[in-house]
Amino acid sequence: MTAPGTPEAPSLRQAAERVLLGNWTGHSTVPSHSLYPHQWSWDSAFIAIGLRHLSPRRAQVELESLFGSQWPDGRIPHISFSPAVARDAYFPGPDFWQAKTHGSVETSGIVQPPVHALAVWLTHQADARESARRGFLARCYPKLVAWHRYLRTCRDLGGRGLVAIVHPWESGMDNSPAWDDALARITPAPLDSFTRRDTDHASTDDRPTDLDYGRYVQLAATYRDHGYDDARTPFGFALEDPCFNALLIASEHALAAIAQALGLDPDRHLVAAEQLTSALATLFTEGLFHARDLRLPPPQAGEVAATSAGLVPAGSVAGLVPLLVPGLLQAGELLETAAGPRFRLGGVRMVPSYDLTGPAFEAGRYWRGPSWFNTAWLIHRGLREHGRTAEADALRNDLLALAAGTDFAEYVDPYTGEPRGARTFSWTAALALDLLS
Ligand code: 2M8
Repeated sequence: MTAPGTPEAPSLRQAAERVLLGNWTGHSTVPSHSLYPHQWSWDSAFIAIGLRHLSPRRAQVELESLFGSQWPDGRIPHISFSPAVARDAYFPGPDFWQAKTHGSVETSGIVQPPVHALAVWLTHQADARESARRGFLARCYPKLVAWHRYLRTCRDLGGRGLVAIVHPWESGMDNSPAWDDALARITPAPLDSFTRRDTDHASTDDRPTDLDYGRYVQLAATYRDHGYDDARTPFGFALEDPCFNALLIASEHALAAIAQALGLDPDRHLVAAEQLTSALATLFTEGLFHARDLRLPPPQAGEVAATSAGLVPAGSVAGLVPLLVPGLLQAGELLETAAGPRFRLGGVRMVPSYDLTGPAFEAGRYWRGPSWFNTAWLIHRGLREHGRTAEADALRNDLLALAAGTDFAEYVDPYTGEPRGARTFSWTAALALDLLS
């Protein structure tokens, strides 16, 4: 169902700008002052993509302040902690992660999907002359190269040329049903060994369960206790996620454009994009990309194809995100799946985070069904990439109507559009602003 009309653009634009101004902290933007009071990695990339329309300069500062937390090994941590916020305002906070960049910025030790090169390129394009004068691309390029190198070397845990995530938080889709089987093998940390802070601000029904949190804590503590060393850590959880890898491909294409703008040879990035794209094809089965579980016990005789290839049967929106890969061979089949009963693109309020027909579907619980604005924006971009203008326009209108009608909710019920999680959520405002511009 397409929303009956696009909300009046000028007032929605102003409302989105107000959210971004309100969540700005002086050098970066918090996703939400209450629920997420620090700087998050992929949030900042999405935020910059919207912020560039309000202030290209501020969008550059947003990204460069995130890159200020980059580790010597090239990783961009998923959280950069603000010293101005109480140490226990968010769990797990800096005292849990015990990680510092260059001895000053406190960070987490895991990563999030690599949208950054794409964000840098789009931010540059918002005001290319001024960006060039400020040397924005020249400063960002080596950092992005180091970031991608980290992912493609230290995180190629399966040896197939794909990046593996080692924690559900690294996917950005924390409690997706795609992680359920892999997580079930992890012994959770005792519930009395930590105190959640998220449920102080959001309904427990909309958030991951305590059991999920026990496992998240256990996995993060193991990595921390091995010095965040990818060669030494005995990862109990390691999966090749299609969303994460598709975003890396899109970002390699962006890096090629950045290299070209800097007068450098773009070829190495185009080759990387090509290699990743053919490796990504190994995650495609039955009309959708699926995560590969690298810790799956060897298959038993007679198991279904998806399982025997190590692919997780659960279908999530992560499997649709590869649509934004230029020239994707599987685009036609993927578009059919998107429009079919499992995701009902154009038939529900906005594309859901998990298969509507799947056994684990929950309309209100975080990444187990609700519709999210960042994934809708990515799929919108994919639809445009593959010339599906009518569907792209409809999704754009749905996104704008929902952002306007929910005070920029973090996520919504895919059937009713009812808002869930935080309100005045930054990437919702930023991506609405982008689609209005
Ligand atoms: C959510 O994840 C954090 C942990 O990183 C949390 O639940 O506390 C996810 O939705 C993630 O994608 C997002 O980046 C983060 C901040 O908005 O919140």
